[in-house]
Amino acid sequence: MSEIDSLKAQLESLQSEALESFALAASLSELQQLRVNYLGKKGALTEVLKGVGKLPPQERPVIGQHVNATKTALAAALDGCEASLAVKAKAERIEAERIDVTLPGRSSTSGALHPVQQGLDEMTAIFSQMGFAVAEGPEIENEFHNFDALNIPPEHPARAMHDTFFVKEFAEGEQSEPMLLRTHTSPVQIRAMKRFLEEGHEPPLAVVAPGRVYRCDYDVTHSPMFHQVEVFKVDRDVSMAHLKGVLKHFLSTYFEKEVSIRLRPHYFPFTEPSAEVDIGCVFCAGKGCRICKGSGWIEVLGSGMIHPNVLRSVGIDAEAFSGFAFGLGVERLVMLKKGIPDLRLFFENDVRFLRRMGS
Ligand code: 2NL
Repeated sequence: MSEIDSLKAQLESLQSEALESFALAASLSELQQLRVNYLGKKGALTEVLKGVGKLPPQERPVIGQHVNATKTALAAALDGCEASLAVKAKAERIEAERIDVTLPGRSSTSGALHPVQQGLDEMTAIFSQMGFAVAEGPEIENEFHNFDALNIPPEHPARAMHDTFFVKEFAEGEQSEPMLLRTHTSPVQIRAMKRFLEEGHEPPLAVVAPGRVYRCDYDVTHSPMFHQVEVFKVDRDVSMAHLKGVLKHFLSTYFEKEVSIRLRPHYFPFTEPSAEVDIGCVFCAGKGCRICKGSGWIEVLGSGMIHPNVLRSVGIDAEAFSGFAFGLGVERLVMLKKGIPDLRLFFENDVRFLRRMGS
């Protein structure tokens, strides 16, 4: 066989071997490696080209054409295989990432504040908007802040063991005094007044104190732990007219409708005069129903003008200043607004109730 025929035969077998390996390549990287092996600088085709140098010069162009034709054929085959592998890879990826858009979505659940906390927040916000400063204080108190400063005498029934939760005495060195779970938020008010004066201020002072309180009381309408919001304002010439104005605005805002209010004389040790406050029944509009027991009025809170003894106990000049104060039970007001029939629902933590109440 002549040198030229042998080279032609070499090229032919190289081409058929190459095309077969291209067709068998399973990935783009494999194909890339084959491209280097056949067409690269040190590739098989370059090897054949080296043999061309040994031919007589007049025969070189002929075999050169064959080499070029093989090169073109291999390059075209590589491009074609590359393209079809790319299409295949894409189809596989699409298949792997296929999602069923008709499946029902995964619903997300979100929690909600407890209805009592919602009520506390709403009430506090209303007073805050009226300019009252928000104050908090300790739930474990001494007798001075919870009773004495509020003009509650030592023999008052509230101070008995069976009405108040007394806790282990607080002892510091030789000193020791009885401690208790606060029975109302009034001690927060006492502390707020004291701090205000200690800081060298003079009234006016207006405060709202929301929080937990505790009483030894447990039946259908009483829980040993409940919540109060207490409000006071001290200034020169504060009168019951101011009290009535604040109450009417607060109650109308909270119940989201214009409510009528009524003050009935009452007695509290810490206010004089004192009054219980009723609103026109929000259920029957005063006609008389089961909720208002036919009277057309519902009692919502207790109020009055701060007793001069209370002002004096914190060092406020009771001749120069006066103040109103009131306190309300949060659970009771939330029950009235939301139509909740039983106090115990707040504390059973039945998720069906909590879900229904969650805003
Ligand atoms: C009720 C009655 C009331 C007050 C709370 C108060 C606070 C200070 C001075 C005077 Cl620092 N009074 N608070 C006054 C009247 C009534 O609460 O039945 N609450 C549920």
